[in-house]
Amino acid sequence: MIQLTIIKINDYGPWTLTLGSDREHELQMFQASLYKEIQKLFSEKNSLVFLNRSDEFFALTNGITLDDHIEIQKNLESSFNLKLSMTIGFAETPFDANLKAYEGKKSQVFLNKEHNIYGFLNGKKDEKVTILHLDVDNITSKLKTMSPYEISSSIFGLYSKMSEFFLNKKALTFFTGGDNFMVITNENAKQMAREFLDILKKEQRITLNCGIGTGTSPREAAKLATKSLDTIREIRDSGKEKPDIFETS
Ligand SMILES: Nc1nc2c(ncn2[C@@H]2O[C@H](COP(=O)(O)OP(=O)(O)OP(=O)(O)O)[C@@H](O)[C@H]2O)c(=O)[nH]1
Ligand SMILES: [Mg+2]
Repeated sequence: MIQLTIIKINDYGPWTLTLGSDREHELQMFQASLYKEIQKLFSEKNSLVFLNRSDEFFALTNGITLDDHIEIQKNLESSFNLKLSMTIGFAETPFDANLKAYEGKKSQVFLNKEHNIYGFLNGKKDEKVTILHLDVDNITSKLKTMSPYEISSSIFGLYSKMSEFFLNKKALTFFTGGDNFMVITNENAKQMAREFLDILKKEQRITLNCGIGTGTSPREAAKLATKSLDTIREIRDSGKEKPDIFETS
């Protein structure tokens, strides 16, 4: 079971207009500081937050209670002038958890009205979550023949392909910076990763490595996924034939 919380800024669009036209730098600074605070508050509770469009955030909140959400909301309300809403959903797959969260807000199902928290909360603790950490093998070598902008463009092409592939499996992909991606999933992680890496190989595009981690908290799952990825690098760098997928749980 996956629990997700979507955090959104209330009435952000109209507020941005109040800043006038010379606003882009202000918005970038505001979004970055908001993201920093949200990541800090959720990660302190062993959750992990992913950026979605810079003004909306997806927190993986397995094991995070309503009281935890209220505490985080109070904290954010005291730090920022703009109000945020949170909507929580849980389901067998990450995509369905996202749908449930979406439905909770749309149908105004309040979990806590005072602090703008909507949705449905999974009461169960210690449910497992799996994260895939995907990273391009040796992107540094590409810098010899491609300029920084061309590399970014190819990374975004890869992101688009990845997001579409995993969405068909009801798993959610997030770009985490550099040549890194994380996919939240629940089951058949290794099989999904195999299928995706094989498709990429056939198209002779970039080679990816994929670390898989399963844990009872989002941070633990991410830690183990990254550990798996680093294990692939260690095997490669020791001169042995490297696996392109490695799993730790
Ligand atoms: N989000 C995130 N970014 C990372 C991480 N590790 C590295 N990066 C970013 O990825 C970029 C590329 O680093 P690497 O992937 O280590 O470089 P590489 O040449 O592809 O080397 P290998 O991945 O070991 O084949 C770095 O400049 C960072 O921006 C990570 O764990 N998470
Ligand atoms: Mg890399």
